Amino acid sequence: MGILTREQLLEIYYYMKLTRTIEERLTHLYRQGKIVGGLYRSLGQEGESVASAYALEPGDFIAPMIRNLGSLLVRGVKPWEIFTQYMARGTSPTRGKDSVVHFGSVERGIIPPISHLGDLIPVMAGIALASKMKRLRSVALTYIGDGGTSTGVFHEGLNFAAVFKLPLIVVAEDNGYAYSTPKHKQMAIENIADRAIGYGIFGETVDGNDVEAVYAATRRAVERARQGLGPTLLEVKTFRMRGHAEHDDARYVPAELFEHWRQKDPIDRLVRYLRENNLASEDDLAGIDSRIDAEVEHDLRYAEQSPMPDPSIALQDVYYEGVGSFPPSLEREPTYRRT
Ligand SMILES: Cc1ncc(C[n+]2csc(CCOP(=O)(O)OP(=O)(O)O)c2C)c(N)n1
Repeated sequence: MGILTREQLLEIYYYMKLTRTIEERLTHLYRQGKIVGGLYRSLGQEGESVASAYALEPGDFIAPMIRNLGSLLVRGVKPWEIFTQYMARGTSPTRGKDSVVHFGSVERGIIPPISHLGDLIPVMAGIALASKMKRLRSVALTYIGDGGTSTGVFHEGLNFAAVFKLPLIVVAEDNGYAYSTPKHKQMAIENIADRAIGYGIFGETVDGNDVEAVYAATRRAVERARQGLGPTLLEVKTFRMRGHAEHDDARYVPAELFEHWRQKDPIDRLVRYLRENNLASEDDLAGIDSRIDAEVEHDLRYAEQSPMPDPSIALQDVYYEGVGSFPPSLEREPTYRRT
């Protein structure tokens, strides 16, 4: 440790703790039946998500996956956007048309994900290609789970980015399981980053629960990307401390494994580091925690009071033709018309 300033470390602590607090509230809402669809937590993985996003700059692009709430928050997404999105309210970023973190924000450089594992890699390679062709400095960063790295589209996207030396960073999250499939049944290698050599790109494996290690490795990847040295496959070793989603009780994970990783919790670890090096007093940490609690409670109240979407907007924002217009096939069908 030592590369980040005290202020940066405290900011990273804020984002990690905010991620965990929002997800805890979401779990309560899920149990109350107020979440529309599934709930995918990033418990235990908040460090890698926050620290990697924190290493980017404003003109860069990021495409988070379901376990990257922390990256979205670093990018400026507010708790109310997350609550309304999970509760499918009319005020949500997708106005109730999609759930989880499936939304984007071009102004904030956030590309919306879809469920198909691996598909974001070529999409982000395309963004990186555009950045290179326009001679911009923008870097494109996205995430993939250990399971997702087995898809064909992952290989195609990374190979394309390698050949054209595109400014792409792929953070591969080795969190032990792809749903219930342990990593050793998913691939015959120990480190996902070893695959980088097959593409002729830079690969690195870091401890995903060590925020400074993740930040430093992402910075190195960003520098290489900006210098025109091409993509990086950055593997972060971490662990998913819940099931795949809240409907999955993860009984396939041995209890000792959870215990082992609980000792390595990224938030506890950062707090220990801050205390041991006199970088934060108890008051500093308590101050951040109460700021988070107030922010989350305020935004949760807003979301709960927000209306469900008006059915009349169901076909808006769906087709390229623009908000409020209909594709020709539907124009011929009077029953679809709004009055
Ligand atoms: C191409 C594709 N195949 C299968 C699925 C179904 N699926 C959704 S999540 C998941 C497991 C993902 O595991 P991993 O990539 O390791 O990420 P993690 O959930 O562990 O973060 C699967 C198989 C999918 N969404 N897309």
